[in-house]
Amino acid sequence: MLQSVDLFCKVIDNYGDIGVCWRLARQLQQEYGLQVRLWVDDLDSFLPLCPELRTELPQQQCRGVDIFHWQGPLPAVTPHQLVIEAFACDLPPEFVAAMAQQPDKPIWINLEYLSAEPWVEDCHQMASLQSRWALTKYFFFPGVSPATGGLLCERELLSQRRQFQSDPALQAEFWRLLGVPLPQAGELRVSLFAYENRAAARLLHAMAVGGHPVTCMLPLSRVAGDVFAWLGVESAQPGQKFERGALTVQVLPFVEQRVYDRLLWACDINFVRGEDSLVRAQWAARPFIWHIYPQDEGAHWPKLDALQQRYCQQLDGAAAAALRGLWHAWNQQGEITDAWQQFCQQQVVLGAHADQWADHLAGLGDLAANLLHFCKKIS
Ligand code: TRH
Repeated sequence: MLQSVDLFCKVIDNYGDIGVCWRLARQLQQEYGLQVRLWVDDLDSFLPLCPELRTELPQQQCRGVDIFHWQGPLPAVTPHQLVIEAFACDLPPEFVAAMAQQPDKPIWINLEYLSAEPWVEDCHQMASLQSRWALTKYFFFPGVSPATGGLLCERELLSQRRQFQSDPALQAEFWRLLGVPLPQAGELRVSLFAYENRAAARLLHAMAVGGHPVTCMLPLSRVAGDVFAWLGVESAQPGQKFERGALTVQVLPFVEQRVYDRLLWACDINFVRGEDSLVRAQWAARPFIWHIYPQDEGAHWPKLDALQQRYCQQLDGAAAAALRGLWHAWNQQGEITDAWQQFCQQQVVLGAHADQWADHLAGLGDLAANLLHFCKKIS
């Protein structure tokens, strides 16, 4: 029986992949009782997600997970039974050599990036013989269709989300703890998490001159510079609030993942980015706009369109067009003012759809369960 896991994560560009790995590590430990060793190359980037982390320590335990600073030659450890290399981060050769020397060879998984592209279904669970080591590495793909590994989702997440969204007292308590006023009747509340984005100024302008009040929750992230420039301020601190026409911008700190999840549940519309916040926005069952991580030569576009197409399969034409228009405009293709208005007009339809989509995803099983099931099958 599987009892222990090594999970290797390289941080790319801010939080990058640690957002996903930190959730997976905690879930494997808390829900399956596995001993988890999480190797991370950049503890400073990890710190906002795990504020109790002591970045000067080479190894420590946080929330039941053994965290190792992955730098230089690794300490001599015996590899655990399951070794996950997150996002093809390349295991250190000395560690692979140690894996090859084990009498019971560890299972070696490359956990890949989330993509809704069709080729993923062919490559999911594919085996690749590493002849130099006489070991086999398996590719495991998260995804939104049955032939993939599904998405990370903790056991209680959906029941907690439903309870939160159906209980005004829980929502009021949440806003109170964040130090933010309760939504007024008729107000649209959005959360905004994104990379630097040239479309931000026009989006904020459209919100400011629109027909109904909008409050934009802005946790400090890379898009904040664009928002501050539009507001005409050099910088702002969490807790500060700015009013421009119908728009209020409420600056928030970078909150812990658990709190961020609730922010997504509590807002009417969420702007998210990258991978992990994108996944959490889907579980929030609210309309969302994805700022995809931009890649050279537009390599990110097929990935964006693949998810948009799958997401819109069961959606009526006008709502699908509104979603596509705003996703494209937010990723610098098209005019955002009109796209924002169209999206808002479809909010009710998009909201109902977001709920059905979350149910569809839940039907795929969650990534951790699917991964462990696969390990059992091949061992
Ligand atoms: O950090 P990201 O941009 O991650 C991306 C993706 O992984 C992408 O595929 C990769 O190529 C690129 O990095 C280099 O966005 P993501 O994945 O949403 O991670 C952000 C994490 O921060 C996520 O776990 C949610 C969390 N978060 C908080 O915990 N608190 C907050 O206040 C906010 C705004 C986010």
